[in-house]
Amino acid sequence: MSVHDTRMVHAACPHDCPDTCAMEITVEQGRAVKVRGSDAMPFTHGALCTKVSHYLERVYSEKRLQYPMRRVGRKGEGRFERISWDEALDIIAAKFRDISAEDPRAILPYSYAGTMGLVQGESMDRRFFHRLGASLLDRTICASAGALGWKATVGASIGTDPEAVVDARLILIWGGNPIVSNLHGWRYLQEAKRRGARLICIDPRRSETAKKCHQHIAPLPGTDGAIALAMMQVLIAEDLLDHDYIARYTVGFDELVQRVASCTPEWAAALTGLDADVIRTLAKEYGKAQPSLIRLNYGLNRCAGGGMAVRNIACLPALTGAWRHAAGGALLSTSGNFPKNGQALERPDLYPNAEHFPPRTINMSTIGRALLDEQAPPIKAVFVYNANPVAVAPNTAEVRAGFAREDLFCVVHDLFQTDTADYADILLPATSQLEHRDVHSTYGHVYVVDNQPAIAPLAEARSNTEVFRLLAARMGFEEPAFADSDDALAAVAFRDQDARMLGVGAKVAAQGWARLNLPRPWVPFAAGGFHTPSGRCEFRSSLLERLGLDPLPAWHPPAESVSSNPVLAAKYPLAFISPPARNFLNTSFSHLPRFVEQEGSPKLEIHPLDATSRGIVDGARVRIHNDRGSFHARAVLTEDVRAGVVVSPSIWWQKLSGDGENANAVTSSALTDMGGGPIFYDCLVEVSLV
Ligand SMILES: Nc1nc2c(c(=O)[nH]1)N[C@H]1C(S)=C(S)[C@@H](COP(=O)(O)OP(=O)(O)OC[C@H]3O[C@@H](n4cnc5c(=O)[nH]c(N)nc54)[C@H](O)[C@@H]3O)O[C@H]1N2
Ligand SMILES: Nc1nc2c(c(=O)[nH]1)N[C@H]1C(S)=C(S)[C@@H](COP(=O)(O)OP(=O)(O)OC[C@H]3O[C@@H](n4cnc5c(=O)[nH]c(N)nc54)[C@H](O)[C@@H]3O)O[C@H]1N2
Ligand code: SF4
Ligand SMILES: [Mo]
Repeated sequence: MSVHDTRMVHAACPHDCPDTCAMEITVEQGRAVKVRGSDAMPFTHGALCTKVSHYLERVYSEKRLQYPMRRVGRKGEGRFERISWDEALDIIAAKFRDISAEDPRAILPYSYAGTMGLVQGESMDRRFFHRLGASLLDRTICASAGALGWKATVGASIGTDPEAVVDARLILIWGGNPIVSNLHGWRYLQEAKRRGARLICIDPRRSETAKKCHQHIAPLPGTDGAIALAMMQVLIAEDLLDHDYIARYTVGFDELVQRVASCTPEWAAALTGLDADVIRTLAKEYGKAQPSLIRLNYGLNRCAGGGMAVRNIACLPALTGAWRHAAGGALLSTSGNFPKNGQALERPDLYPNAEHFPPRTINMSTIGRALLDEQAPPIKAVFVYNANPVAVAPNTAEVRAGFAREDLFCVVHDLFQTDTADYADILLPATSQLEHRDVHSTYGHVYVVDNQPAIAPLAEARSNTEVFRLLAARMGFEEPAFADSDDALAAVAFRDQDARMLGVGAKVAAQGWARLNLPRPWVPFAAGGFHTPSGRCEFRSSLLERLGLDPLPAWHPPAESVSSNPVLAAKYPLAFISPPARNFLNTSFSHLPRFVEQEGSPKLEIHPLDATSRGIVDGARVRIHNDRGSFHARAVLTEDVRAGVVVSPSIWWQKLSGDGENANAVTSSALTDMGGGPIFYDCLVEVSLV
C-alpha cells in the first residue's frame, strides 16, 4: 500500500467522561486502522484509557446495527425486520404528524450523553423538537443536583484549573474515583502527590483511587453534607479562616456562623458513621494547609441531600481563602468556562405556538412515571437517541412498564441493540464518532477538541444530525436552520466574539484542539468575581431563596439510611451504591467482549461481617433486593467496603446479565433536594444467598 493512502484525522473521544481526549485516527484506504491519544494535547498527553485504546473494536463491532428495522415481536422481545430508511422515516413522520395535529407535546425526545459532541448531541435534534413543539426534556440523570448546589454558591460550573493543581499541598478527593472516571485528571493529582501534597479520599468504598491516597475516610453514603457542615463548624471555632477573603468576597458569613454552631464533629459522627476525631482532624488539616484543593465528583450528588452536600463543600474554600491560589479552591466541573452558543445550536426560538401549547418539561430521571402517569397530554411517542434509559434510569420496573406500553410509539437511534432498543417500534442505526463531524467542550479541562469524520458511515448508519435533517424535510419544516451542514453547526457552537474564544477557532482547525483563551495560571476566584447575583461566594444563596429553598447550608439526610429511615432499614439494612466500573462507561462498553471479560460478571462487594451473618462466602451467588426489585451478582468479600455498605460496579446491560436485571432493579426514582436529580446511591437493600 502506498503512503498516499494513509492519512491522520483529528478526533475527540465522545464519551461522557471529563477527560474529552484528543485522538488521532490513522486511516488507510478508507478504513481506520489505529486510534491513539494526541501527544501534543497537554491534557491527553499521548494516552487514552483502556476502553478507548481499543476503540476500533467498538467501531467495527459485528454487533453494530446495520440498517433500519421495524419491530415484529412483543415490546421488549427484541425481534425486528429490516426496512429501508425511506420507510422508517415515512412511518416516523406520519406518526409525528398525526400526534402533533392534536398536541405536539405528546411527543418526547429522550437523549443524554452517548456522545458529548455539541453537533451530534445538541444541535439539529434540538432544533427539530423545538420546531415540532414537542415536550422539553430536563436532562437531570447525572449532575443536576450538584450543579445547582455549586451554582447557588459559586455561580457557574467553573472551578480550579485542573492543570494547576500540581502545586497543591492538600487534596481532598471527594465523591469521585478519578483513576476510573477521570484518568487524565488523576495524572495531575498524582504529580501533586509526587511534589509532596497529601491526598485524602472521602468515599464509602476504598476505591482504586482511595488506595493510592495517604488517607481514606469512609462515610456512609449520602452523609457528605454533614461532614462539610462539621468542617465549617471547626474552621470557625478554631479561627482557621481567611477573614479578609470572607469580608471582601462572600455574603452571609454571620448567618453561616449561627447555622453551623451546633454542627460539631460529634453531631456529624452519629450521622456519617465516622469518628468525631477523624472529622475534627480533617477540618484542622484543611484549615492549615495552603494551597488546598477539593476535587469533587458527582458520586456524592446521587443522594437525597446531594445538592446541599455539594453546596456545603463548595463553601469551604471561601472560608479558608483557598481560592486565592492557582492550585487551591475546588473543582466539580469546568463546563461553565466554555462560551457555548446554545441559542444558535438549539434554536429554541423555533418553538411554534407557545401560546396555544405552553412548553411542557419532562424530567428524564422519572421517565417511567412520565410514561405511565395520567397527564395532559399523555406521552404518545418517545424518540430515544444518545441514551439507554431502560438500563440506566432508576427503578427498572417503572421504566420498563412505561416503555412496554402498547400504545406508545417508540423510536430508538443507536449503534447497538441496547436494552432500550428492544422496546423500539422503529430502530435506526447510528454512526460512531469516526463517521461523523463534531466539536467538543468538556467538563474536565478547558480545551476545545475537534472531531473530523475519519471514515464513511458503515453499512446504512446515519448520524443524529442527518436523521433530524431528513425528518425535518419530511415534516415540511422549511426554515433554513434545517439545511445547515455539520460544518455549519460546528461553526456556530461557540460565541466566537467572546474573549475566551479569541484565536481558538484557528488553532482548533489547524491542530484539532486548543486551550480556551484563559490566563495561565487560571485562578478564577482569586479576587472574588464569582458568577452569583452578588458577585460573591454566597454562603447565603439568593438563588435558593428565590427557588423557595433553604438559603443557608443545611443538613439534608439521605432518603434511605439507618438513621433517616429506621423502619425501612429494619427490613433492608444495607446501603447500596453502584458506581462506575473501570472497564465500562455507563452502558456504552458493557456489551463488548473485551470489556465484559475484564469485568467478569456482575459483582457485589460486601464486608466479611455482613457476609458471614448472612451465610455468604466469597464467590457465592447472591440476590440484592428491596421492595422495588432484585438482581443477582457474585459476592466478593472485601474490607474495601465498610460494614453496612454494599457496592456493585456498574452499569451492566440487563439482557447480558444472566438474570436480565442490573443495579437499577433496586434503585429509587425519588429525586434529590434540588435540581430534580436521581438518587442512585441512596438505596437500602437486603442481600441473600440465591
Ligand atoms: N470508567 C468509567 N469512567 C466514567 C464513567 C463510567 O461509567 N466508567 N462514567 C462517567 C460519568 S457519566 C460521570 S458522571 C463521571 C463521574 O462519575 P461519578 O459517578 O462521580 O463517578 P466516580 O468519579 O467514579 O465517583 C464515584 C465514587 O463516589 C463514591 N460514592 C458513592 N456514593 C458516595 C457518597 O455518598 N459520598 C461519597 N463521598 N462518595 C460516594 C463511589 O464509591 C465511587 O468511588 O465519570 C465518567 N467516567
Ligand atoms: N445504577 C446506576 N445507574 C446510573 C449511574 C450509576 O452510577 N449507577 N450513572 C448515571 C449517570 S452518571 C449517567 S450520565 C447515566 C448515563 O446514561 P446514558 O447517557 O444513557 O449513557 P449510556 O448508557 O452510555 O448510553 C448512551 C447510548 O448512546 C449511544 N450513542 C453513542 N453515540 C451515539 C450517537 O452518535 N448517536 C446515537 N443516536 N446514539 C449514540 C450509545 O451506543 C449508548 O447506547 O446513567 C446513570 N445511571
Ligand atoms: S473515555 Fe475518557 S479517558 Fe477514555 S479516551 Fe475517552 S475521554 Fe479519554
Ligand atoms: Mo454521568
